[in-house]
Amino acid sequence: MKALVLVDIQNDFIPGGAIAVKDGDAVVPLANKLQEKFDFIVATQDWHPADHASFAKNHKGKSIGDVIELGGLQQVLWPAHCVQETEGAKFHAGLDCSKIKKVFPKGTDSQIDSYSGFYDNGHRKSTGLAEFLRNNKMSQVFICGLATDYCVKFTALDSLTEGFETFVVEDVCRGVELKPGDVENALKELQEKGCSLINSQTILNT
Ligand code: VGL
Ligand code: ZN
Repeated sequence: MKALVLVDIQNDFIPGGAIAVKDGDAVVPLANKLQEKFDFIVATQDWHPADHASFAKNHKGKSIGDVIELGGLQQVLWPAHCVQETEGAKFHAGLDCSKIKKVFPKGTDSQIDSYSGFYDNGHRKSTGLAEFLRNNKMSQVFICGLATDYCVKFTALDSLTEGFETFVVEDVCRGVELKPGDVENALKELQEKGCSLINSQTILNT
């Protein structure tokens, strides 16, 4: 059985938001359309406390884009974003949330980031997403949302290692591209690791 995972379709990743993903709002109507083809839909939600260690402003003398060491892991520093209970953390107002069975918050521990919807970046804690999918007999996982080169990428990588047949719906994703080529490299790495890239039209036509 197939599940659709909507990754971080939140105001802060949409133009005008804290980490504005170029053309990020373009995924909203496509994600809504795609949902018509799925009976099992979940969403991830970046959900940080205000003192989160991934925010540049929480490190004296550091700037956005700097890389620090955090709990033994490399951590990119971001603008403050998706702070719990703020407007920026809300799902885009145009996103149809009526069929979402469960929302998986991530990045809730101030001392570790979580790009994947399955685990934090150190693979220390599970969000429960893998168990939820397995308990509901899901074997295929289709992933779309924001951002291709961060949360979509790491969600797809964990989906593969959790043993799900994994598809990234390429046209229903947009990337941050801190460096030019990040999106292309992310998609290439995913394919090399066994992830399929698929177009929404292919799904809508079947
Ligand atoms: C994301 C950077 C920081 C994402 C989340 O959703 O791709 N990127 N937090
Ligand atoms: Zn974040």
